Amino acid sequence: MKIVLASNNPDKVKEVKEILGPLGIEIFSLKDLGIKIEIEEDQPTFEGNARKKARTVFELTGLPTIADDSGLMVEALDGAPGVYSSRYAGEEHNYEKNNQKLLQELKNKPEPHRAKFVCFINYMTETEDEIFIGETSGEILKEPRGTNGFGYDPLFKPDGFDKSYAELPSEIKNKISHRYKALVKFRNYLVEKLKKQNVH
Ligand code: ITT
Repeated sequence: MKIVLASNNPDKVKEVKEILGPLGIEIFSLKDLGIKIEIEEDQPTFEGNARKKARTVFELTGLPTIADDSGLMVEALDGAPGVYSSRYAGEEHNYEKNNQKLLQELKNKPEPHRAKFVCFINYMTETEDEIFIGETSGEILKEPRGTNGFGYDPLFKPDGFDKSYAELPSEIKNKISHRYKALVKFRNYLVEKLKKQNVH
C-alpha cells in the first residue's frame, strides 16, 4: 500500500517511515515525489491543520495521503506551545531556540512541569477523511539531555522512563511515542477496511 505523507519536516518523515515500514505501509514524502509546496498552518487546532495539509496534497496528487500535525502541550503554560510548537521562538525559530524559549517560560513555574506530546494523523482519500490521535505524557526537564530525535525531544522525559526522548534509542521512542500511538490506530483502521473489502 502506497501512501503520501504531506510533510516538509525530514525528521518527522524519517520517524513515520520507521514506524509504518515494519507495519507493511510504504510512505512517500513530498520530497520523494519531487513536490515543493509550503502549506500555511493557519488553523486553530491540530486537527484542522492536519486536515488542511492532507487535503491540499491529496488534491494535488490524487493519491491517498496522510498528514501529521503534532506538538507539545505544557500544563503550566495552559497548553502552549501547542499548535505553535514548530515556530514557538518566533520568526527565526529552530529546535534549539524553541527549547530555550520553553525553559525561559517555565523558569518561575512550580515543578514538576507536566506535559504531553500529541499527534493528530489525518488520512484523506476520495471517500475517506479520518483522524487518529496519539498522546504521550511526561515532564519537561530543567536542561536538554541527549542528541537523538528532534524538536523538543531533549527536554521531554516520558512517564515510566528516566531518560529524555532524545536519550532513548529511536527504536524505543518509536514504540512509546505520540506518533507511534496515532499511526498504529491508522494501521488498524486500514487492516479493518481491507478485511471488510475481502468479505464483500
Ligand atoms: P510539517 O507541517 O511539514 O509536517 P512541522 O515541523 O511544521 O512539519 P508541525 O506543524 O506538526 O510540523 O509541528 C510539529 C512541531 O512539534 C515540530 O516542529 C516539533 O517542534 C514538535 N514535535 C512534534 N513531534 C515531536 C517529537 O516527536 N519530538 C519532538 N518534537 C516534536
